[in-house]
Amino acid sequence: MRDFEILTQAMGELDEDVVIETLQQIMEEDSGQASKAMEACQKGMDIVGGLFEKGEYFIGDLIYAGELMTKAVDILKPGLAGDAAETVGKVLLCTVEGDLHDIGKNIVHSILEASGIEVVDLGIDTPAEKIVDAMKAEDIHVVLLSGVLTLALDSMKKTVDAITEANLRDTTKIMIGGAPVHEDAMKMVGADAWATNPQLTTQITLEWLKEIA
Ligand code: B12
Repeated sequence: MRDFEILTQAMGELDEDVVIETLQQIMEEDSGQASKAMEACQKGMDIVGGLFEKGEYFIGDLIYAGELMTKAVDILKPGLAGDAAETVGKVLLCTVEGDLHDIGKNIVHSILEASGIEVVDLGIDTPAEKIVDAMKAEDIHVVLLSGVLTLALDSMKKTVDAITEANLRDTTKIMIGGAPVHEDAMKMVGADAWATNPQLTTQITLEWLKEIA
């Protein structure tokens, strides 16, 4: 079996020893494979989610999966990060109201920062009003909303509506990301872009910051 398939399977089985060993081996051999390894880990998380839905895994397993994914990201980080020398602009990032998942958001945060982007991170379960207030206080024109629960899409829409009501929509670019996000969700929410991997997120964000500058 190839390393990435082993990783996905071990992540799904929550086999920490195999996950860590395989990741360390991949990074020693070629750190350029880090983003592929992360995708493999993410697929493993989908297996965990599926088993949780079937009732074969319980909440404790989700918690353990979250911890394991965090350890995985720590190992992969040197291979995921960019090598920016100067700051190119500022964005707001958060997990939207009602959603407490932050592993994906934190990955996006690290990679944006490593690409020279200043990140104002409001954390998890962030109400729309708090986002609007921070945009005004920090003079922010790029907003990145994360969420993995289906209900997060409603909170994202509520957030975009609040930004529109505050008369900030015309001068703000909004991207949404996380497991339930896709083209139709982006249209429903009223965002400008969507992504489920940090590299594309960074690429779009850098383009937007250049336009604004
Ligand atoms: C770990 C986990 C947890 C942990 C989270 C720990 C933490 N600190 O985040 C804990 C145990 C807390 C948890 C709790 C719950 N969870 Co949970 N959880 C998961 C699990 C297994 C993995 C999530 C994860 O970290 N994935 C890995 C990361 C790296 O992927 P990601 O978030 O998608 O992020 C990537 C991209 O999407 C993108 N990205 C992320 N953010 C952004 C933002 C922007 C702007 C962009 C552009 C890109 C981007 O980049 C990231 C890196 O590539 C998922 C299953 C799954 N398939 O995802 C279920 C899952 C999300 N959970 C689920 C559920 C039901 C729950 C609970 C309701 C369980 C319960 N009964 O209490 C609670 C909800 C709590 C709440 N209100 O939020 C369901 C959601 C179902 C749904 N459709 O709504 C899932 C899908 C499992 C399932 N199949 O049933 N969970």
